[in-house]
Amino acid sequence: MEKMKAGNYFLYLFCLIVVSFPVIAVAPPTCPANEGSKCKDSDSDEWKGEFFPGIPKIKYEGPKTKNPLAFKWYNAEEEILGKKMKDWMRFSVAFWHTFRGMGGDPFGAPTKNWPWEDGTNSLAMAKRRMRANFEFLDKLGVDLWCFHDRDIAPDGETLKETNANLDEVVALAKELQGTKIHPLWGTAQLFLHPRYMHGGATSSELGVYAFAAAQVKKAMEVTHYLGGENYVFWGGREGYQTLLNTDMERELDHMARFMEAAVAYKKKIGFNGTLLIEPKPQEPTKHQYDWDAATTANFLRKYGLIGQFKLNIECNHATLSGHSCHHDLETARINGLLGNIDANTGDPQIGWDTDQFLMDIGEATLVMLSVVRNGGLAPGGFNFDAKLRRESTDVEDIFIAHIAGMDTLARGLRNVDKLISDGSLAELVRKRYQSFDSEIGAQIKAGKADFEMLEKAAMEWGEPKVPSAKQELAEMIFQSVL
Ligand code: XLS
Ligand code: NI
Ligand code: NI
Repeated sequence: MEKMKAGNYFLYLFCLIVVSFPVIAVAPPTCPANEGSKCKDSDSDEWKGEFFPGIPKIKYEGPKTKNPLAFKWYNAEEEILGKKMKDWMRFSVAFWHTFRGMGGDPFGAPTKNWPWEDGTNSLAMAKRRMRANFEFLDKLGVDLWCFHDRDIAPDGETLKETNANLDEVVALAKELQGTKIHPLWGTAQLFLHPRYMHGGATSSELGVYAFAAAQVKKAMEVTHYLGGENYVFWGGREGYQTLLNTDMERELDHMARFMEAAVAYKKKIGFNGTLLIEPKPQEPTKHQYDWDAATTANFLRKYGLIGQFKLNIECNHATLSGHSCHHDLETARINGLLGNIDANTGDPQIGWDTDQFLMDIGEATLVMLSVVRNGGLAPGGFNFDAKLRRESTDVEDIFIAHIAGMDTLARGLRNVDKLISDGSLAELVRKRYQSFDSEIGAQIKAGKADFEMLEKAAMEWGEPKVPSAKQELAEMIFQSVL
């Protein structure tokens, strides 16, 4: 039992705190999946009154306001760089962090005590949470949300029963969505359950491969039914701790076949959304096929899947792979693969997927630079794959965190606008490469400059003069718009 508890705490390491088995004596109201009978069970999803009483609809009040429940930089209808802010951003709330994240970490018990939670993982509780989700979206003024199958509905005894639970919650979600709201993306949760310990599509066990396929099939169906714009694959367990007992080539092949089946099924059900792969290195497994944008792009290319998938770049995953978020966004963009952003950030000292709300204005400006260069993200957007810190325990903190996250990216967009109209950074870059604005430069671009031609030029020109890159000047200009 002690061992089991430690294992469960360890689960909190990962950015997902979903339907799990945290059996913690001192815990606030969370209750283990599949052990609902041991907990107080609500028999109704009815909730008297509002979930967030006293919290108004969040409005734009401008940078001078001291009101924490107002936007300072995000003004949805305002046009910047030829598009409304809301169309650049396409913000989305992640159901798992916001409504299933209870604040536990590898050493500490959950800390959140949301008044609507009754300590169960019952179907009634799932529906009540769904109502809370839609009140939250409405008050925040966000039209998009993201979910895993298992965080919105509890497991049943059998797959059939699990699917029926999902259908019941999804029917309610559909009703609550109305005409304005829909998922930015949906996904299947293929990592928490012990059956997925060797992966889903890369599991060495055929039964698990089939189970994963059944789960993805169903998750694609409900995403489609809810009007979702994208479907995400995140392969947290699709990696290897050691290659000694692993047939890597075979597993990659299985993964590719699985993805092909997903593409075929997407077509079969008429789902026109984009399929996305979300790169992440390690955590929990190392040697991942989707380590970063470049590795994932290569996977797609090798297996002929390149036109069928795009990437969902998560900033905290990019930094875990040793890149900046901007670097992985640019890698994805240049390869025509930038589909969506999981907007979060890590902690520079902690070094794991802490999934904090992105609050760094400089980082947000670089993120928005890539988004602007990409012409926006639609049908993708910014999913707040981010959670409150363990120490933030007031209901209003859920709002404050999202408002601050939205404002930071909005400020990033405003900064990009300033950077573009100022023009000096673009001028610096233009000048840096100006030696290529020549006849031979044009021939290089056209693929016509052979080595003999270049050798002749090198002989003629003599030792090249190499100018300064003006590194600090670039940083100075960048900072002037923050
Ligand atoms: C975990 C991932 C996860 C995906 C969806 O690290 O970020 O939250 O976004 O499964
Ligand atoms: Ni993550
Ligand atoms: Ni993510």
